[in-house]
Parts: sequence; C-alpha cells; structure tokens
Amino acid sequence: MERRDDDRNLDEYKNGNNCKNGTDRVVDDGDNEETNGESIYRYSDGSVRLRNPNIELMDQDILYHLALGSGSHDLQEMFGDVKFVCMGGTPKRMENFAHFIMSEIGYKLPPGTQLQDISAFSYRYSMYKVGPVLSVSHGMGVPSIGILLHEIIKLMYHAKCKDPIFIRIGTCGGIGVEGGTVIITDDAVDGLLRSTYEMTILGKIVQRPAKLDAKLVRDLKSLHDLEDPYETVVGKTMCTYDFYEGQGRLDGAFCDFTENEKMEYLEKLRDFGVVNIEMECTTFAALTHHAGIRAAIVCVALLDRLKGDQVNTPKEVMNEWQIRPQILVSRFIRKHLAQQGKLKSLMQQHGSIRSPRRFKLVQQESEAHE
Ligand code: R2B
Ligand code: URA
Repeated sequence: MERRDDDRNLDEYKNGNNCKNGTDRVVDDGDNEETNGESIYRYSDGSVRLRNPNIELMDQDILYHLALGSGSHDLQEMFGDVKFVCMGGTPKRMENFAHFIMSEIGYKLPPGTQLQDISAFSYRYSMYKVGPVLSVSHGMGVPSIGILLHEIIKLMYHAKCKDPIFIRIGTCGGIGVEGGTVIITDDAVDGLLRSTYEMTILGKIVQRPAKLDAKLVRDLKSLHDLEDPYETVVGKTMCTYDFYEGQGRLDGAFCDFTENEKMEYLEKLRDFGVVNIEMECTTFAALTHHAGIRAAIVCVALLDRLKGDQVNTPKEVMNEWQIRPQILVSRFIRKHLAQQGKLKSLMQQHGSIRSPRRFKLVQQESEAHE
C-alpha cells in the first residue's frame, strides 16, 4: 500500500510518541476548537491522525462494515471533501436526512444520477454522501456505534479529510421535558453518572473521557429559532447498554424493581442535570474526542420518562419530531458553509442557478435568517 508522504504515525510511534497515555502533542488549527482546554489531536493541516501505527504497515485497510477499502477504492477521491459526518440510528432516517440536507444546501446531483447507499453491500450500515456531508446510520447501542466510529474515523484518515465535524442526530427518552423537545448534549455520562466510556481491552478495564465540543453546543443552541414550535435545551445525556431495565423501564420482559424505585432513580438523574437517556452518547463522545474530532449530539425526546415508559406517540407525530434535530443540524451546516463561502459554489453546481442576480437576493435573504 502507498505509504503516506511522511510516514507520520509509524515514525512517531517509533520515537515513543504514540500517545498511549494520551499526552500527545498536537496542533491547534485555529478552527475554534474547544475541548475543555485540551489541544486537539490532528495534523497541522487539520487532517485526521490515527492513534494506531499498524494501519500504515498494512497492505490495504478493509473497512469491512462499510463495504469500502483503501486498496479497492480511491477513498481520497471519493470522500476527501467531507466536512460533516452526520450519524443516526436507522438507515431510513439517514437516507431522509441525506435528501433533506441536499435540498437545504442546494446540492444538485449530476443529471441522471440519484443518491446511492454507498455501504449497501455491507448489509450493516447505510451511508450517503451529499457534497461535504456524509449521512450514515450507526444502528443501536454502544457496540454498533463503536464499530462504525472506528471505520468512519479511518475513512476520514484515508480520505485526508480536513477538520471533519461529527454530529449524532438521534432519538431519546427525555427526563422532565416534553416529547418533541430537542436536546443538545453538553456532557455524556454513563449509567454511574461518570463522563467516561468504559470498555475492556486485553482483559483490562480502560476508561476514556467522553468529551464533546463546548463551542459546537453553543453554536447549535444559538440556531434554535424562537419561532420553532418546540423547545431546544442543553443538558447532560445518559448512555445505557439497554433500553428496558438499563433505562429503568417497568415494561421490559424482566423487572426486579418497583415503580417507586424507578421514580426515585429518574428523579435523581434529573437533579444531577440529566435531560435525556439514549444508548450511544459516551462512546460517540469518547471515540471522537480520542480521534481529535469535534463532535456534538442533538436528539429529540420521544417521551418524558417521568410520565411513562411506552413510546406510544402516533407515527406521523413522531416522524415530524424526528426532523427537528435535522433542521437544527442543517442550519448549522448551512451557516458553516456560508461562512466559508462554500454554500454558493455548491448551489452553482451543475448549472442549477438560472439567475445569479436572483440567486444572490435569495441567498442574502436566507443568510439574514441564519
Ligand atoms: C435511541 O433510540 C434507540 C433505542 O430505541 C437507541 O439507539 C437510542 O440511542
Ligand atoms: N431511545 C432510548 O434510548 N430511550 C427512549 O426512551 C427513547 C428512545
């Protein structure tokens, strides 16, 4: 396999700079990084760096669950322009998001082509690319999103993507918030309320800090429109390994606690600042942070767990709710692209602009609302 120009990972590993202890030196690329005072682990040009010297030595790297490979595909050509990686649980939601973001950023596919699930042949995850946006499903729970993150982070590395931003767009159970409320996570905690992702590696317990980007939280929150007919709140999100007993539900196949015990627990979570419960946040926060990638989580609450356990909102209502995080994220992407002067060039692709003068007026109008 072609080695990268400077064999950076391997040489740094040989020089004892392999970052096993997390004390790596890093670049501040000035792209408004903010991770609680720590530097971000990336190359000086913003491209993603791997904390694994083995990848350089491999003949090819097969991203098995994405049905892609560094030997079989020109990953840089295919994905080099990716700036936003948006992920959510289901293939359908992420297909819908791909279509939605396509119209939001005015991206036009070449005539005669249509959006394709790039990872269709993996039969595991679905992935769609809309210009600088990758929309990918991660399945349910920690193991599923963990596998996806390993492969997507390697994909960013092989493709030499610069400063990618990862955003999880999900669903959750709210704590003390109405169904339909949008929640931006500022702290991801596990079932013991620790801001860590704990796993077992080679028979040892390893904990990684589950940190999200504080500036992304503020930027996303600022894009809530006062006219939105729902609330957008910021708070702690708890990650569980199970939907039923793990989230204190009384309606699973098993339940060894009383309703009083359940309520006591949920109230304790609320008093600690937990606003929602889902099943991926600590892994998502920890692995993106470990990779030096800025990341955020935006979920919609499907119910208020202080009021019940069953998800029984009508499908049509729930479908509308699920678009809410997508709207917020699309505002963020539009704003980011507009600030970088890239929105216009996307919109001009494939001759979609009939009148540059009218286009400019419309763009100015919409930018004024961002
Ligand atoms: C939210 O919803 C799913 C469980 O229904 C899970 O993936 C999550 O985090
Ligand atoms: N997803 C969860 O993990 N929990 C809920 O209560 C709803 C959606």
